[in-house]
Amino acid sequence: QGNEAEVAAFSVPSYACQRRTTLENHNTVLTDALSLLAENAELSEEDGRGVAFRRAAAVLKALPKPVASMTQLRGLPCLGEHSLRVIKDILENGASSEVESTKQSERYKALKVLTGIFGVGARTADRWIRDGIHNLRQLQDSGPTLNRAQQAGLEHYDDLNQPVSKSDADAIGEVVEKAVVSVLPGAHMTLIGGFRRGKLTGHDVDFLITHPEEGREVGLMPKLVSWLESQGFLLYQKTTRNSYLESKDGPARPASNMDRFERCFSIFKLTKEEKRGTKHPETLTENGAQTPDNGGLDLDLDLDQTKPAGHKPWRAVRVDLVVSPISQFAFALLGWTGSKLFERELRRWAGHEKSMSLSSHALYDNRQSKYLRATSEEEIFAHLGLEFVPPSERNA
Ligand code: DCP
Ligand code: MG
Repeated sequence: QGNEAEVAAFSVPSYACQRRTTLENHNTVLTDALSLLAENAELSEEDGRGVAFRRAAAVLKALPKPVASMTQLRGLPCLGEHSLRVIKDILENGASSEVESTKQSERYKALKVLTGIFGVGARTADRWIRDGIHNLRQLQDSGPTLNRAQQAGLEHYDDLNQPVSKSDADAIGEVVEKAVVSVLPGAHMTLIGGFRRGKLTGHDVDFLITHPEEGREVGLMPKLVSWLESQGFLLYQKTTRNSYLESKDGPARPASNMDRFERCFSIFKLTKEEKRGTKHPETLTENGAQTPDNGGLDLDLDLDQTKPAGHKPWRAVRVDLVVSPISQFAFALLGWTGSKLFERELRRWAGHEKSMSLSSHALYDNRQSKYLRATSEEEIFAHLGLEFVPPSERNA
């Protein structure tokens, strides 16, 4: 009867936001393969295909056991012909020929290395590749014009392609917290993104900042950035004003709220002292769990000419800061906790199943023609008719 249990079909709801997806994944070989194809599609600006592979991978992440045979997948949502072919190939042959050939392809390798530069997206990378630039050396040699973000990205390439540990995130959190309360007493800060979902490493650290009194957060971001800059913590920063009015993912809100939602993309200088100062002492977790595959290209270029690589007493870390008015805090918290697919699925659920528009600012009910207020994530899930899913189970 053990055999019967093994071939029993799996069953999961069709939207990722209806499922509980922890970090415990019983099908990493399959989900890594599908994620690679998703990434390749995204890098080729084929977003539709990218989402299809992401959804397929997310369904497999939600399964309680490893997939042993194709028959178990019958009836599962989001598994298209293409994804099923990849899964079958791996179950039968141990690997997918398409995934293997993608990994080996010069185009994929070049796209990975070039988009590994902060500030370089798929479109820029594609243009460079068409100009014969496939790696960092060729980029330096042919010297296309780089914007300020890309220059900083290139300068800190190695650091920014190292996974960030939870203890690094905590150390940075202490500095940002100190900055926040000294520029605006009473303001508070929350760790968002992957670390809020319980991930042990990330590609960056994300923080959401608000003040319990509506309106007091106005002007906070420039002060915060000045404080951090004056203390020498920022290697790069670019602050963007709220773009909510222009955003397409939700109806416009009153113009009076217009510039209250700001974001700062930065490169943070994390020093040894800050690491030591943390309440959570540095544990030896730097076993490269997430070290990106740079396609075997030479990354030992001495791009950071100040010190020999690996011997400087600090590292560069991507940090994103978001400021939200308290009235939008729950929406911002939900919208910035991720995962990206979980967010996308929440919005799809809202639109397709509830005729509502969800953004990181608000929830609009098209049937009642009104905004639905919420002061907690729990209330937003309730408005959407969904069971509450805690952050640690949003790892779709
Ligand atoms: N997000 C968003 N809109 C953006 C960027 C991000 O809604 N333009 C949300 C979804 C993400 C979260 O914010 O889950 C954080 O973005 P990250 O890219 O930092 O993703 P994670 O923190 O989930 O992963 P990582 O560990 O790679 O940083
Ligand atoms: Mg993040």
